[in-house]
Amino acid sequence: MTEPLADIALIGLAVMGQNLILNMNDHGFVVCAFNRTTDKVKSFLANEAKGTKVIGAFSLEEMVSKLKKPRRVMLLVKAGSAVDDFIAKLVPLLSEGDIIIDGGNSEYQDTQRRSEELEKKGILFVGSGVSGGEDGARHGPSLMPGGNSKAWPHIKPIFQSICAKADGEPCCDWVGENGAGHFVKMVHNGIEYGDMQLICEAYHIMRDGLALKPEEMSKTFEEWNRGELDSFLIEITRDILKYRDAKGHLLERIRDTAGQKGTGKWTAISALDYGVPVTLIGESVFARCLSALKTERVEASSVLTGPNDIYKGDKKVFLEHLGKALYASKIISYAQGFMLLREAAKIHGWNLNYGGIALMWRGGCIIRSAFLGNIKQAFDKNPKLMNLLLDDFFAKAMKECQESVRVVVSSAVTLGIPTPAMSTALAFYDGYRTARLPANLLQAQRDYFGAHTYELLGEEGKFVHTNWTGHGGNVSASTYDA
Ligand code: 2AM
Repeated sequence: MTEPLADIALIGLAVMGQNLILNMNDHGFVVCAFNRTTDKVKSFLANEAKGTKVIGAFSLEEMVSKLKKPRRVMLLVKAGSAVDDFIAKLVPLLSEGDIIIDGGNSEYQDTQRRSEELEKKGILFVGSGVSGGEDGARHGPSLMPGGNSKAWPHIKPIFQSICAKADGEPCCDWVGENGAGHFVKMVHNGIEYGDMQLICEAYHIMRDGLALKPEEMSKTFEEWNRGELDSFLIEITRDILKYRDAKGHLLERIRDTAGQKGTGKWTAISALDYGVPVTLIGESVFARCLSALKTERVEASSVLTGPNDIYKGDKKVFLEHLGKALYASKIISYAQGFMLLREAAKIHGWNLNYGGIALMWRGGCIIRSAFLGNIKQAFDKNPKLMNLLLDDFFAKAMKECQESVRVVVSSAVTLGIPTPAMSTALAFYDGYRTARLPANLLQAQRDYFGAHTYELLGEEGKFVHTNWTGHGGNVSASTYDA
């Protein structure tokens, strides 16, 4: 019996690739599996894919010959040169209109470049964010595809069947042109850093400021998970806090140094590149960096002084403030993330569907939460919304919660507990709602020492220089920078 032609080929049989193949198979698609080390194809067919419709190939030529047209080839290989190597080998074997999808964790600039290069060769390139880890890949990931939009109708049926569903809707839609899919995935990861850091700060305050026991903390997270904070990360925190092994609570024995793989850092770098104040993600990356200085911190802890106190007020009332502070900080973090998306879209000419992005993150991925449903609604109401904080629902939430952020941040400051993410959330909020910032003084200083010029209120667009000291020249500067 001849094998049926495959709907799609998938290259890269590490855990994500294998799980995506099995997921596609469950949804009725015939997948052709390939891997650089072809022994893995043999082993996959004989084990994990045994009894399925999955077929295998032992060379790229064989793989391509087994595909329906237009051919769809998805790469799930290590980000970087492996992707370029496979693309270079595939192009001569493919025809115009065939599709290459990179589902790895590629940097969006690489996706941008590959998309443009392949367009010239008539190949439709897609860079897709895939989130949800091993389990998501197997049972429904969040998928964020972007690139050559001509590819979308050909991959849509596969992508929208295998992805997670939230309220019956697929957590996958076309994101935008070129590197848009991987950019959105990168911002998703940055937001994940922010969400995790905020939760860690709440835990730190509960543990060291309120002296709560693990079970009490777990119970608080359980309560939070029933309300507006309902999310995957709150849920797992609840479970982590109460997890015990033979030696007791495991969490308290875990070394407090965080690792990182780079996507949070990339988000912060993009924020700096594009000039968008994505401060909460930035602080979250730095908090991980500070945590990594364990040896120095241990030494400093016996040299540097600060308060070493616990909270004296009503703990129950404080916990209510803490929940609200967490929620408000989270709103600010997402508002900042969407500001970055907006700016990048403007610069790259991407036509991003912000409500669609919120829906893609609503299920399947690490930041999945009920709250993303509210973000989707905000953009559905007004697709051109300038800032999430200005939406009625979120403006009202901030009105109700901003006082709690002040209570929590000021108490943390008094207790000597660091809350970099919550503090920056509040600083951003207060800055964003301030019509007149002190940057007038900044401009005056720049003009004073560097003749950088300034504009007068009401005379925007007209740049003037003052000779502040009475000596020196009247010429404005264009080279000296500060
Ligand atoms: P391998 O099994 O042959 O190592 C995750 O590491 C996936 O990326 C694996 O399928 C791995 O193939 C593939 N991979 C990693 N580096 C690669 C490279 N330089 N060229 C091709 N495939 C690579």
